[in-house]
Amino acid sequence: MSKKAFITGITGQDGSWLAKLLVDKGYEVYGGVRRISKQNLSGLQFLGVADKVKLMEFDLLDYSNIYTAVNTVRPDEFYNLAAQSFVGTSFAQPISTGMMDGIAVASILDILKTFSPETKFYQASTSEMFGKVQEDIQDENTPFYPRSPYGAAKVYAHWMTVNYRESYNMFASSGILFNHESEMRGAEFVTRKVTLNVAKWAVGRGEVLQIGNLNAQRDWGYAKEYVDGMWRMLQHDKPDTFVLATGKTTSIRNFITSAFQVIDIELSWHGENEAEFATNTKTGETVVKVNPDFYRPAEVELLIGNPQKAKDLLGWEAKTDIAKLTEIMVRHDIDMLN
Ligand code: NAP
Ligand code: F7E
Repeated sequence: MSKKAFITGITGQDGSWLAKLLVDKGYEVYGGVRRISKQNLSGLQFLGVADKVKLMEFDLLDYSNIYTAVNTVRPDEFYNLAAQSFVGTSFAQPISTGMMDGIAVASILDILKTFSPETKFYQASTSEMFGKVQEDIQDENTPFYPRSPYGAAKVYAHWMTVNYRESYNMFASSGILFNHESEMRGAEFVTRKVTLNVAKWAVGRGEVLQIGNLNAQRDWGYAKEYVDGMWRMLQHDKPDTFVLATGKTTSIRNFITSAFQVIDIELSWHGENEAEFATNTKTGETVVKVNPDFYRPAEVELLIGNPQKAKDLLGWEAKTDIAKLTEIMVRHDIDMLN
């Protein structure tokens, strides 16, 4: 009999990739979808699995939805990927972010404990928990110092996952995933914002890219590979906490430079801080400009993860480097405009 998986956040970037991975592995895949004014299954459609998954009405904030999902599906594996996942928005909506990204996880864990304790649980934890980093390279033992309501809510959810694992002997694992991107990344996240803008320049519809903190550095990998890491965590012989990362970091400025190089535009950077901008070296035209509206009240300046534990215990490793990932995203976005 095939295994059953329930994915919250199945319409998101990771949810779509994970649904594809599990469908390909022969799982019966169920997904929670909340009611929004215009349903968006584009990620699942792009990967060809929209009609291969069973969608159920599901809002993280509705305890009865979690209860129904667990009791009707009785999944072997429950992946909690749903969240208010945009750090910027968490400053504007700290309470609802806390409810969705923190408290709702306690509801899921408690319902699983009571009604389906044999279900394996995956919690989507994040490198944002490290925030103002306490160690140069972050691993499973690095202390947390979240810098946003998002990071703080995720720390609570992470510790509740560990707590239910230790208190009730549940198979509850937490994946501390560093930034991972793909063709399905939301348009407001910086990588996709940049690649969508570069694509417009490629088709002759360029407009100045307005950007925030150029100095922040991120450890970026390919989402397609990270969902395989999630799955491996639930196949491991015991529940645990794992970091998934590439071990390399890149600044926003360098990411933008590389993205424009994909379409043969060389950038020259000028000025500093709020007055910084970049021109097309050949034409002198301004292509990128800092706009402080995109600064955050508190910033996570530098993230670099150490994925050694996942490599040793799960056989997981990031394969796609940032140059390749940038090219995949830019080419995809150009194809969308053609
Ligand atoms: P995403 O693309 O923003 O997807 C989030 C998903 O959650 C969407 O399907 C969204 O549904 C759903 N959702 C939001 N609020 C909900 C609610 N109240 N009830 C039910 N569903 C709700 O995020 P992602 O990049 O795939 O990330 C997946 C998970 O990993 C998130 O928990 C995120 O915080 C975490 N994470 C992401 C990264 C990363 O770099 N991508 C790194 C570490 C951790 P709608 O379509 O209705 O909005
Ligand atoms: O920002 C800077 C921004 O919004 C990255 C989520 O998946 O990864 C993601 O969170 C950096 C930050 O991602 C703009 O200030 C500059 O330093 O793409 P982002 P994030 O905040 O790292 C973690 C691991 C998650 O868990 C989250 O769910 O880029 N930045 N200029 C900008 N960021 C945005 N969005 N837009 C700008 O114009």
